[in-house]
Amino acid sequence: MALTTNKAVLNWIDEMAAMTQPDQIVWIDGSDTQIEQLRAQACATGEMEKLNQQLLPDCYLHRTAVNDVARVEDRTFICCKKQEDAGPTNNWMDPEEMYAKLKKLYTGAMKGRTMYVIPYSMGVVGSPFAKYGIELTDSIYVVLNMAIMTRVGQAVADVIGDDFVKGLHAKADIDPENRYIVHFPEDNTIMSVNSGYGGNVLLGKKCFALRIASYLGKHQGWMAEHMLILGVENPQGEVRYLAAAFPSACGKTNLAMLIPPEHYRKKGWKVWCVGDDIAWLRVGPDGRLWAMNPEYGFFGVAPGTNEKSNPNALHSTRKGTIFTNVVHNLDDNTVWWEGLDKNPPEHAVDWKGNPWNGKVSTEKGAHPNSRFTAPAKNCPCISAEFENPAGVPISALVFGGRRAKTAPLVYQSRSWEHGVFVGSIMASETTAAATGAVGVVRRDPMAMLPFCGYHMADYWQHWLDMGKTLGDKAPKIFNVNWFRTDDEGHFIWPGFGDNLRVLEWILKRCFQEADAVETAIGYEPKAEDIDLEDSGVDLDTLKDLLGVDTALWQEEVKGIHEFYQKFGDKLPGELTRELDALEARLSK
Ligand code: OXD
Ligand code: MN
Repeated sequence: MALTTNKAVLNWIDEMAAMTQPDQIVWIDGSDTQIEQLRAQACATGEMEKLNQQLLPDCYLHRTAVNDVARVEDRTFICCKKQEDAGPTNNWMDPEEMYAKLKKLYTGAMKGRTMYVIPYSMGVVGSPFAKYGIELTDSIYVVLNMAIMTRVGQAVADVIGDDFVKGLHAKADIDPENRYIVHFPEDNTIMSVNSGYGGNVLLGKKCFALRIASYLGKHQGWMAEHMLILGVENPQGEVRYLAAAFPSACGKTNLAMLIPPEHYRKKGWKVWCVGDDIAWLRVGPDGRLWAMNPEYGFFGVAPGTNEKSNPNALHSTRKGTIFTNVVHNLDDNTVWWEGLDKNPPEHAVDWKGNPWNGKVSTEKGAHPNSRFTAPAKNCPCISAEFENPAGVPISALVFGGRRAKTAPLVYQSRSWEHGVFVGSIMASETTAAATGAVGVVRRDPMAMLPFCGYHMADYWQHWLDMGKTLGDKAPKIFNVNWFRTDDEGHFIWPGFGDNLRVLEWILKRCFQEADAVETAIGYEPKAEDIDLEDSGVDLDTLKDLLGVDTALWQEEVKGIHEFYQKFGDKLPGELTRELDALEARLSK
């Protein structure tokens, strides 16, 4: 039975059902009874496997098709009326043409299947900052993941209005040649077909909370960012918040759940996770920037997560979690992945569903992009403000990337405009983990390259406009790089919990409690102002980490000129001026 009488919702569902032709339609009310029934059904068909309920209560395992293991950026489209509104960094197709193409793929795609109707909320249901969506899907796996990642069910159906985001997902044949992840920002619509992998099908996450929401934010005066949100509590008990953006493979989840080094713990420092991936940012009644995490769970990469690297993430996965494409340990019916511990199971099934012996196999057992979908409330360091509808006030915005030599450990931008420039030139060097050449600089402005739902240069303009609104209440903007290497290629900075040493300086800067020295690229800490006690890093090494190599930066400037050319006339003048000013400072 429908959970709402909202005509806009019901008419749209009728239309989608007429096209996809499911055998039946089931509304997701979010009740434990219904979730339990769906889990049982998924286990009966082999779509999921129930794990050891003593060790991993309410945890399940799922394997995707082997050709369907990651987000597909080359098949992700922004379909707005004018191509110039999508910009040079997005795939675009005329909406009429795309709707027609998709119609063919969706017609009859749910024959013999059930269409689940998931009313979901991004943000606390009923809060003025929440936004609602409906996802229609023929996958129980999607329903169960959405019920972890977002708030779902009757409470959402009760408040949903006509401006809901429409999401249609059909697994169809999981045909990679006909896989499409399509956004129609002008219609509040997302359509995903021929995939069953998380990032392509959990439509509340990247599709809504970043691509559609960034477009809404531009038009409504707020921001949707690919940022973690972290609270840092000092020994005085004061919690200060920052939001931080990193491209993938830069330790974002680890930073979001950081454990302070012992020296800091003893003094009373604590760190609280508000969000690990996405931040919605608005100007609050006090004129400051406030952030909330629109999600309800973590969709984290499993490999490398362990008791040392990220105990909080690991503990988050010990109940109510869905594991995707990890190793199934048959001895105790649990899960394993590379980097969990040094004890891979001998009697196991790999992510492809084949028998696997971790003691002898030369192949990886878990897919490198295998995932856990875990309720955020499981996280031992989840912030008390996680459910606060107003969110948290942000003192610092932090950008970062993986740079072997160029970027110093930390620097502060000279102004908001300069900070937007710093975000726009964000980059990471490719590692051996990715295919292709090692050390190639990949620009990923604000870590939004695959997630910005409109023209990237208009997005930068929006950042500049937000700065004008915020005025002197704007957060300070910083850049960090945990990945400087020595001449042998070893990381110099210990990273992980020790990153708090840098965050301490960042937050002190926001409250006029720390000094800085001016360099050509921005403000840096005085080396003595970073607490190195028990870090294993000495002052000279820290000075090296803070070094700015003029010749490298002059090369960098050339790369930025080249990158900026892509954006043509739309590139905000402020950014060109910042680039010119940097060039001038470097040649002094
Ligand atoms: C993610 C991503 O999965 O950024 O969070 O790719
Ligand atoms: Mn992400």
